[in-house]
Amino acid sequence: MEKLNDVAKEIRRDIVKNVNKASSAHLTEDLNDIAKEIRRDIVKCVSKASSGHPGGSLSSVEILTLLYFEKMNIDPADPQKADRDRFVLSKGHAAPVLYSTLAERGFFPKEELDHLRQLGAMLQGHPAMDHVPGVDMSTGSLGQGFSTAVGMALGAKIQNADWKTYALLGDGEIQEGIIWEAAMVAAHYGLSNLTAFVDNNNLQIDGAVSDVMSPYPIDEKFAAFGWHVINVADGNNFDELRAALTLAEAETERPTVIVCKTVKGKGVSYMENNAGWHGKGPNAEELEIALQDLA
Ligand SMILES: Cc1ncc(C[n+]2csc(CCOP(=O)(O)OP(=O)(O)O)c2C)c(N)n1
Ligand SMILES: [Mg+2]
Repeated sequence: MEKLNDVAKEIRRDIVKNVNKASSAHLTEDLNDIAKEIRRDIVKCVSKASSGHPGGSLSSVEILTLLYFEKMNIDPADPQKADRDRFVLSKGHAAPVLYSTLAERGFFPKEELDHLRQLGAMLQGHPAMDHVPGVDMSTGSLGQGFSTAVGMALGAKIQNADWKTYALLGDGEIQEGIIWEAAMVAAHYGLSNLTAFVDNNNLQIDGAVSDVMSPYPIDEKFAAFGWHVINVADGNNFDELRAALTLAEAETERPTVIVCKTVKGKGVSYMENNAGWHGKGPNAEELEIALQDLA
């Protein structure tokens, strides 16, 4: 009997070892491969839905991939765990990148992506925290998500909690006045547990941000509001993003903003730097080209 117990213990140890090995292998898998898979899922699901926002989803793939596959303390098996790091997709129209990343990370089955934007489906056009495992805040009304991220970080600070809050903002989105109220609050309370990314793809719904309502210079504006500012010359490059996050982690007094130069529609030839692909799904023919580009 004792021998059987020993054997059982050894088997249990092997199971745990193998599970750990499998998950760490998954996490160290080349992030570029994961990003490519996420891009493929984005174009597939917006094509199937015949609507949605591919441009600003594709520009921010590396930011979400790095956060969800390397940086954030999260557990897909326990999406609500109290000490998890939070992520707020303030530019909520880029829901396809969040959904594809969460699915790839194991928060829900990838098949859900096939029902994007369908009546009654889990994945609606903008993220809903009550319906989608892994979504920390419902967003879509530009500007509001950021203010909730500031509130989360303030709450963590008041509770002396270790978890961090990340937010992703669009460069068109920061034309909203509420952004700057929230930025002022975050600096006032010294929220060094908050890191915001600005997806500076230079385009918004109907053209270049500089033509519609210039937010430039983005870095100097945040600096004037009391933020620690880091400029990333290529926000679609993991090494540059990782280096920026390391600097953000070392900051102990101020909130950090990482202003990332990105390419709207990144990875799909005909979508790159094209405002026309802000908010529409590719047809079957266009999808085929997109998937060839992302092969
Ligand atoms: C308050 C508000 N006004 C208007 C919209 C419609 N809208 C959705 S996306 C968008 C453009 C956003 O541009 P940007 O932040 O640059 O997004 P990205 O380029 O990253 O897709 C607009 C005006 C909205 N969602 N919320
Ligand atoms: Mg933009």
